[in-house]
Amino acid sequence: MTEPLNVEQAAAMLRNADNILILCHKNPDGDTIGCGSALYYALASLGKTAAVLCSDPIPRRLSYTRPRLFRGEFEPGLVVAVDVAGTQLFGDSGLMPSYSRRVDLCIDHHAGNNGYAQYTLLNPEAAAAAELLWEVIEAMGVQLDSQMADCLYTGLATDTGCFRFANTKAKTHRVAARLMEAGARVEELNTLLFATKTRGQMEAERIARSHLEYALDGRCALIWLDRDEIEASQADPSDLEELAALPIGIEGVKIGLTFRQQPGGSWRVSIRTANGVDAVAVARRLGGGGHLRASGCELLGTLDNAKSAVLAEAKAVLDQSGEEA
Ligand SMILES: [Mn+2]
Repeated sequence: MTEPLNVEQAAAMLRNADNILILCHKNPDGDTIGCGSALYYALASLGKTAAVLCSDPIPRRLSYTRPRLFRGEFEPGLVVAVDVAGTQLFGDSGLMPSYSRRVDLCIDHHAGNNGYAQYTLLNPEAAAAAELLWEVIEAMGVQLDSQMADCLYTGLATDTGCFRFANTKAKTHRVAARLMEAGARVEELNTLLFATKTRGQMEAERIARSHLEYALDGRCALIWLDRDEIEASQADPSDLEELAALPIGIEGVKIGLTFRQQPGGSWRVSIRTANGVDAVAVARRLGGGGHLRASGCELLGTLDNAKSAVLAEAKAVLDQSGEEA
């Protein structure tokens, strides 16, 4: 059982620690990397030794975050996880397994966080872990600089789809305003994160669009990419995350599904839903989870089997919520 902490308690725990190891989730996104980096800079500004560990490389697009990466050079006095809802999300490459089983403090915003850490600061109302971490960094008495502001803004902007998703609250904008005041390069980051595609990403999108199918009387749209196609596209794994926005962006579609074959052959499914349709309910019985309008799961077997399993859950959820075609 984890012990819940409030913002001040989490800030005190960080202030009292040194040699702090910060863990991010595998397949890292802007929130986990933005938080890991911002926390690294905040701790460094207090004269502490800290470093970030992720079982996957930092995506090229997020390379400007430039945190110090952990290479085993110190014995951690405190292990902190940011934006990681469960131990299975740490991944198991490199040094990760030596530390992911003994997490002292978890700072997260996933309602489904399973309480794996000794202490947890959890706020499911926060649009991004970065929104919550901003409060912690303030409570630590750290003076935000432009690099920390860039990193926190990255988490805030990416988890809200550039402040478009339903998780965006007035508070999210207030925190963003504070980050702007601290020097976040908002226009530059928005262009980089939301209006620029790599050629690999464009190629993956072209192939995925060619596989577009409708199901459940048009209430559901799906796209997919198999392993050969992903390799042919030369897209980075992180480039593929945004594919999930395509099927749900079609008029009349209530559930958008994106199937991506993983190196081991399994199918990773991204589930996006329209307002009023619960994405977690689609993923839950398939062993997945996530947020109200964005969830995911991973399925073994053929594409056809994976599709029918997800469509059966999608149909049950749509029929229950009374969504007509
Ligand atoms: Mn997040």
